[in-house]
Parts: sequence; structure tokens; C-alpha cells
Amino acid sequence: LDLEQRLRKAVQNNEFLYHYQPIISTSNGQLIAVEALMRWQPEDGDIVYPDTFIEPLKNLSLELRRKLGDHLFQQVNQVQSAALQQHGIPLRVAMNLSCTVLRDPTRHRDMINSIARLEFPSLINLEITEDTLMEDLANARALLGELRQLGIPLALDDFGTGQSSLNHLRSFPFDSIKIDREFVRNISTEPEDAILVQAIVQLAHSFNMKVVAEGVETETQKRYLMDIDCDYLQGFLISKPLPEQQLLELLATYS
Ligand code: G
Ligand code: G
Ligand code: MN
Ligand code: NA
Repeated sequence: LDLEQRLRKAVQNNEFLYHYQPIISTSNGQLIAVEALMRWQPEDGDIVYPDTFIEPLKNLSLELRRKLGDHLFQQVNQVQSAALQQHGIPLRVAMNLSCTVLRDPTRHRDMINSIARLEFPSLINLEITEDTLMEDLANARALLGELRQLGIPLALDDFGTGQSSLNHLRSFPFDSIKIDREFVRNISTEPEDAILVQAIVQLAHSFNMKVVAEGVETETQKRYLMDIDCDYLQGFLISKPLPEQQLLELLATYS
């Protein structure tokens, strides 16, 4: 079977799942949200990461992509319910906006309806990468505006590596930006990157946006990010992305 045929079968068999990576606050160390990251667990094989399937998934039929979306929202609903029941934690989940959803206004409805049907619709954040945003500015403006009206916080993802103009920071209703791990990686070795990250934090704050640093792997990076008043941290130093059960166990240590 070629990849596309295998993906078709995998969606039919519900072989996709989310792993969840914690995002913590620099001010008090509390877990403020988790990012849902897609994984493929074939019935008889090793787990597969999104770089091999995100693009080819876009070629599946509308029906299958809808089925996948429904399945993933069901998982989010399940982990949020379990977090509340087991630990009394209202778990905020950040989901990544797919560019196929963005491009197709009929799927804007799907997205809004899927969120509305959750038990905790107000505990969803959406992340949109600079490149996805740039691909379709008109549709982005429509969908992001609607989501914002529903009270869904929006993050500009992979900030600094994409094609977006700084102008979009103020013309779209973002609540936060996520600094790409490319910049975070070199904070302690490249003075220019350290300066850049500090400038991004200051710029974001002056627009009343929060800042998440991605890819935080070392204590040195964490210390620097705290020194320059970065709001939130995500990365292997805090936690790698975890399967649902492991995330729920980790939540026990936060409650
Ligand atoms: O966790 P990982 O490194 O495998 O994720 C790589 C990238 O794949 C993420 O940064 C994100 O852009 C993309 N990705 C992961 N999960 C999803 C998802 O559910 N939807 C979309 N559109 N992209 C995702
Ligand atoms: O949406 P986005 O592409 O930013 O998703 C985050 C991706 O980065 C995920 O694939 C996740 O597995 C990966 N990741 C998360 N934390 C770290 C980290 O500290 N270091 C590195 N190298 N990758 C990370
Ligand atoms: Mn993301
Ligand atoms: Na990102």
C-alpha cells in the first residue's frame, strides 16, 4: 500500500491520537495549558510523527478529513473530562489550526461546531502558524474573527521563521505568540538570537500579547527567558509531549 492508502485506512481505523505537551507559567510554575500534537499509531508498528503525514493527509477526501477531525476533538473532550474528574483541573488544550480547514469556509463551520459541542469549549486555544496565516489572509481574517468572538484565545505559532509581516501582529486578534524553537536553541550561544528573543517579548507585550517560548531544553535557556519576562515555557526541559494517561499522571503533581 502507498502512504495515501495507508493513511486512508488509518483514519478509518482511528489510528490517530494526540500527545499533549505541557506549557507552564514562568511566574508561578503552574501548568497553564497543553498543546495537542498529532501522532499516528499503526496497529502493528512504531508511532509516526506529523512531519511524515500532515502534508499527505491533506489529499484525503473531505469525508475522511472530517472523520479525523471529529475523532481528534473527541480525544480532547475525553482528556479534559478526565483531568477535571480525576484532579479537579480544568485543562486548557491548544490545538493547531490546519491549513485545509482554513482554506475551506465550509470547514470553518465544522470547526466552530466541534468546539461548541465540547463539554468545555472555553478551554480551547488555537494556534496558527505564520505560514498558514499568510497562505490565505482573507479566510484567516474570517475564521479568526469568529473564533475570537467565541472567546477562543489565538496564538501566532512558529513566530519568526515564517513569511508573515510584523504588521499582522496588530491586524489579527492574537492573544499570544509562540517564539519558534530555532531562536530559543541559540539563546545562550548567539548574542544576536538572545537580543532578538528579548525584542520579540517586548514587542508582544507592548501589543498586550503573551509570549510562549518553544523548544526550551536547558536551565540556562529557562533562566534567560525568565530574566527577560517571557510569560510561558514549552519544551523538553518542562516535559516532552505525553500520551493521555501519562499526562493525567503528571497532572496529579500539579493539583
Ligand atoms: O510534535 P511534533 O514535532 O511531532 O509536531 C510537529 C508539527 O506538526 C507541529 O509543530 C505542528 O505544526 C504539526 N502538528 C502536530 N499536530 C498537529 C495537528 O493536530 N494539526 C495540525 N494542523 N498540525 C499539527
Ligand atoms: O506546533 P509545533 O510545530 O511548534 O509543535 C511543537 C513540536 O516541537 C512538536 O513536534 C514537539 O515534539 C517538538 N518539541 C517540543 N519540545 C521540544 C524541545 O524542547 N526541543 C525540540 N527539539 N523539539 C521539541
Ligand atoms: Mn503549535
Ligand atoms: Na510551533
